[in-house]
Amino acid sequence: MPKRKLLQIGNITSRMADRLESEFDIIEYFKFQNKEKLISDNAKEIVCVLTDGHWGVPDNLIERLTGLEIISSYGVGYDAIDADFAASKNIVVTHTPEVLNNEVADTAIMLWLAVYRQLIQADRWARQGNWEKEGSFPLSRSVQNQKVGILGLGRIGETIAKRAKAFEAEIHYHSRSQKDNDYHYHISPKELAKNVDVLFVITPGGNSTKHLVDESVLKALGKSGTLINVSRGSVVDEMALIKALQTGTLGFAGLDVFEAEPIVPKELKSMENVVLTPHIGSATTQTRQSMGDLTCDNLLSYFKSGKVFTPVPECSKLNLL
Ligand code: NAP
Ligand code: 8YV
Repeated sequence: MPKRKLLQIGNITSRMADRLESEFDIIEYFKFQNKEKLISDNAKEIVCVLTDGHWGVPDNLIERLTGLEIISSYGVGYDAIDADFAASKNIVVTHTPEVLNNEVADTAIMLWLAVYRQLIQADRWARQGNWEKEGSFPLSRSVQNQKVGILGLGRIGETIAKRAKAFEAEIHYHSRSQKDNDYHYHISPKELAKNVDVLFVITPGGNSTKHLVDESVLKALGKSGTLINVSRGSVVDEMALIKALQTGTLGFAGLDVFEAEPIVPKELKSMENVVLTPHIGSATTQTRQSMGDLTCDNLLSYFKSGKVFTPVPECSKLNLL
């Protein structure tokens, strides 16, 4: 029997390729100049798409791939996939929740420490010989006993909160719903920002959270406030953020995600009060291995038994085993 056709969008690890090659005929989307022809020639035969949180599934592919049964995404955030539309066509969408909670929370805490303790400047001071020439590095700020805000107290947000508590933080949050815990709940992102020293943004991306952190939220966070964004670039109004940092309305930022990735605005690149990382929230060998395993498990299991391990909520109504 010929192997099933899998459309691969984005990169996969060699471990993932090794697991999938025996079961699937892998078609690498980005290697094809003429994508139109590729899709029209294989519309009925491509039964699965493997993608990631960055690339998702380009606009009309879900509609055009008439044989498509499952989209397995390597990442938890699936704002680049129209999951409602996929579900309406009986196409299952899976993602990789939980296995990356610790890594992304570590990245958020790393950015917080780097901003407060001026890690980048201190490293430069040591490397460039300022220590010998000018003496000690200037004093920085302590992360202990801070009021810490979490915008989006979900799987990763909770994990950030647990880590922040190790720094004697008082935890505040805003989510769509209030949780049964002893953290301080606020009714809006602005109210949350007003009441904290550092604000961690960790909601999903997409239309419902676009610019949830706007000019008014940044102003409420204030001139000694710090914004850490590890969610999606779209959640923060980047123009407003740049302006707030330039004018001193907002004090500091640590950013792993940007509105037009991989483009990082030049204004941010030149700011000393900002630490930047290139969307590395989950990017360790170990965590990417767990994410890759789950991405493959979902696909392989679907074709073996009809069961998937981690469907997105939009697909919960589908007739899955
Ligand atoms: P999750 O468990 O679904 O948590 C999302 C949280 O955001 C929930 O608390 C939810 O509220 C809240 N939320 C959703 N829409 C909101 C809105 N409009 N206003 C306020 N709060 C809202 O998701 P997760 O697993 O923690 O992942 C969160 C996101 O992190 C992903 O979707 C992805 O975009 C991002 N991420 C980034 C990286 C990276 O490399 N930087 C890596 C992994 C994930 P309720 O609790 O009330 O539902
Ligand atoms: C990945 C992410 O970098 O899981 C997510 O939502 O943003 C990251 O873990 C992304 O899936 C691209 O591979």
